Amino acid sequence: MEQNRYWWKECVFYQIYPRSFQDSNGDGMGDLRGIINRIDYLVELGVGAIWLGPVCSSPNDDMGYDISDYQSIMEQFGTMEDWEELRDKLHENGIRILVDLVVNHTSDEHPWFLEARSSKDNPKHDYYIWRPGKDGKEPNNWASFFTPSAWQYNKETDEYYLHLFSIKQPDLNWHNPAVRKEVYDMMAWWLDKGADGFRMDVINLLCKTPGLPDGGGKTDMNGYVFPTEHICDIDPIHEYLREMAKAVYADKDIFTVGECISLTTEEGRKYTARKDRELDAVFSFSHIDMDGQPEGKWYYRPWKLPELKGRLTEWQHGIGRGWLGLFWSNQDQPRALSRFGTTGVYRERCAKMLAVVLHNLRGTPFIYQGEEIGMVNVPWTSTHQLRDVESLNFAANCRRTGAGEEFMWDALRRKARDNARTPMPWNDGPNGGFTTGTPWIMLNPDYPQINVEKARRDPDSVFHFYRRLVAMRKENLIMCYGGYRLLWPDDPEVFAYTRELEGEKWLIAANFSDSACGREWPREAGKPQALILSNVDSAAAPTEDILHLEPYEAVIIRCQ
Ligand code: TEU
Repeated sequence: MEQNRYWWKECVFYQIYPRSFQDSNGDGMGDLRGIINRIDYLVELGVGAIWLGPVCSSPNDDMGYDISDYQSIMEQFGTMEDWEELRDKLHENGIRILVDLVVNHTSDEHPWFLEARSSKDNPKHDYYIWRPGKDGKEPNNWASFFTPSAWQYNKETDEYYLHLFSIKQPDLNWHNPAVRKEVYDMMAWWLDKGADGFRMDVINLLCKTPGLPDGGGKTDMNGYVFPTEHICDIDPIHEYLREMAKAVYADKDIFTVGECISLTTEEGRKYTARKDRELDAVFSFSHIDMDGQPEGKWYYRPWKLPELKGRLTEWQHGIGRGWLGLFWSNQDQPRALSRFGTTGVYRERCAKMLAVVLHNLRGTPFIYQGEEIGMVNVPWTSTHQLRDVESLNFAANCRRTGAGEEFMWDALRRKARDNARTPMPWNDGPNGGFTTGTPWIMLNPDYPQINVEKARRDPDSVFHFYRRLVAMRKENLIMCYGGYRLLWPDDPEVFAYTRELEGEKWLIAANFSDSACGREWPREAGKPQALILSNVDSAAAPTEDILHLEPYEAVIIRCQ
């Protein structure tokens, strides 16, 4: 049996995007009181913890990922007392709470930056990353995630500051010990408040290549180069994370999971598998990056199932003694069904299939709000419907560079982060029961058909299937600690793998196609003993000759 048993390996997390979960005061935006009013939903789903998206004070240029005060609550979300009440009520119900830690950058309205930009002599100036222009241009050729250049000119000091994200998100200078101490003190403050850990935003970007040299990759539509090789996993990142752990949580039973861009398995093991604690888990984006070109996510790259299986399997083995946060979607990604499955007649069955595949991998599953009722992407028709700075800047870039409306709309409908940010549809009433006001972003027009109330009423819904899966994890440690082995790596339709723990063996098999299929029973799985779960009611007991799978059917079979 695994020696290292932890609560965060044995429970399922639920990610809440607070501005779109539940509004309680009719201002059209979700808030903390709204979440408090929906704790019964989380209890019914059976999750053991939530990742709460950023709720600290922010001007909302990047929907809260631009923080202007790390120790106060954004007014639209409520008060610190609301946060404390949410914490208490979650804890009373056996649910833990992760804080979203965003410390690669602050808002440009953070007091630190207001001081820093005022003068080169200001003590806070070195909290950020400044460089003089070069021949009247930016200091180097770096593109940002959201804007053409990663540099913004600052008139007061006649120099540029670095922002890997929006202009209003200046990068912190992590080489400054004063910055690191400010962050560690703030983290300790949140733990003292009862937070059970942190989801760490772009945590592997904290350090950049000394000298900030030009990127060597492909030039993008704006003439800049995304500097992956100069911002991902650059030392002394591991030294700083060991310092952070030692200063804040080394001896605490809390959980830290790092969002790591363009991560390799080697780096993933360094972050999560070494003696000196850094992070407890990482989110790898290998399966997410699969459908984008080197030029970036907006350039769609078709994929086949063997590649998806290969990428997930690379991490199942590659993380070694480390740990993974498992996910199909989050606030930055399109809806899982639209990306990895189907939204047609088999939508609900496919949602259950994707859940079986993810929840039986080795790692901690994260359910992104709405995934558990089978939500899908939005058929956007106007850029006025969009709210995300990344989407809006992309649309502006397309129109400025003449990239073409067809390309732009195909890309937005596939990949806009707004797809994941439409309000939770609680019922088929006005605004889906999300708000009595005007929602900050439109609901998905399909909310009369896809909503929580309908799902709760239907015993065969995606929601109740998720509840069964989440409950299974509490009863079956093989789902948490079992060894993983991929079967049939080249099979174009079926994703099959085994999990094994102390003599118990499960076969998980999923048909990613809209046609029924049969496969010779895999000897590697041993002999079928019993069907534990299927997303198809008519599923027959497994026999040792043919494994039959209906379209989008997923099964869990106990074997011996
Ligand atoms: O995302 C980092 C990140 O790389 C994302 O921007 C993602 O790659 C891209 O949006 C894909 O479309 C984190 C947060 O999850 C995101 O919401 C923030 O916008 C970003 O950092 C800046 O804090």
